[in-house]
Amino acid sequence: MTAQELDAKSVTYRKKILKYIYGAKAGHTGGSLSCIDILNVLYNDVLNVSPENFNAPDRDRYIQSKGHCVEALYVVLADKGFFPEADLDTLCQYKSHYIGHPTKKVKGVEQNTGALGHGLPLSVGTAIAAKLDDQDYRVFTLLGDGELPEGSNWEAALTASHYKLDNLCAIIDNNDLQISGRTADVCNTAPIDLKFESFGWSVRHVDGHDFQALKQAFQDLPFADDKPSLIIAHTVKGKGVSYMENQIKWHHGVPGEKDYEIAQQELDQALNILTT
Ligand SMILES: Cc1ncc(C[n+]2csc(CCOP(=O)(O)OP(=O)(O)O)c2C)c(N)n1
Repeated sequence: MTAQELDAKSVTYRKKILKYIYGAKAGHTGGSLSCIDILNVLYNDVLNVSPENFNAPDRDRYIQSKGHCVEALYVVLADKGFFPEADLDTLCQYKSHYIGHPTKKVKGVEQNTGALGHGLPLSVGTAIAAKLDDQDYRVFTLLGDGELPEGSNWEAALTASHYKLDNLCAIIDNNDLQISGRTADVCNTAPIDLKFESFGWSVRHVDGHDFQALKQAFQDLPFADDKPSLIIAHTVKGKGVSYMENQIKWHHGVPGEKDYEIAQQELDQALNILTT
């Protein structure tokens, strides 16, 4: 897909994220909007995964470590045909499988996540399994910058370089905010690049809303022989809706009727510009 096609698709994804969060009256709005461009490029340009090959041993794996932003994953999986989009009308309802964090009960979801700090360890294990099984699939995992204080990430980072996991790519959705404030104020993890490099990773920075730059970064994997790769994607929490951008209250804020209308209008205007 071209960068321009991806751009338009992301606006549609953003509209759907808001639609289902608004309908459910629950969800992680800001972080879903910050990471959706990354998921868009992964699923539409990078990953060898589809409903047809989802049980094939050689499919690529995507594990969403920042599981609270499952709404972004749901709209992409629905778009790729893993399940009917109408299923998302049940988001967060009693007995629905479409709950507020990823679960393997939903087709297309690789791992149960949501307790932060699990996606990278799971991905390391999966990447080791690929090597042991002589498979050439790749493993991608998405973390939040506010997730990095979980100690399990650093054990996993160490293990990944020890086993020379050049089939592993971690992406950090670096929106600088977490649940209760700025990441730098809650628990400062900077400088992320130097820390991962010192753990034996090869690191690249990218604008997480620049489709061409994201495409290029994924094309360039692995960034170094025999090393796991880290993409630090610089993003904006709440991206695409003016009043949500960079505002901590939209971490899991749900728009009311008026705000919802404004958000959809803004996104419609953006889509109009991109498609005419
Ligand atoms: C182990 C664990 N501790 C705490 C939480 C509660 N929690 C949910 S989201 C979040 C902040 C995560 O920040 P970040 O990963 O930067 O998320 P983003 O800003 O990308 O949405 C926290 C602490 C959790 N889900 N898991």
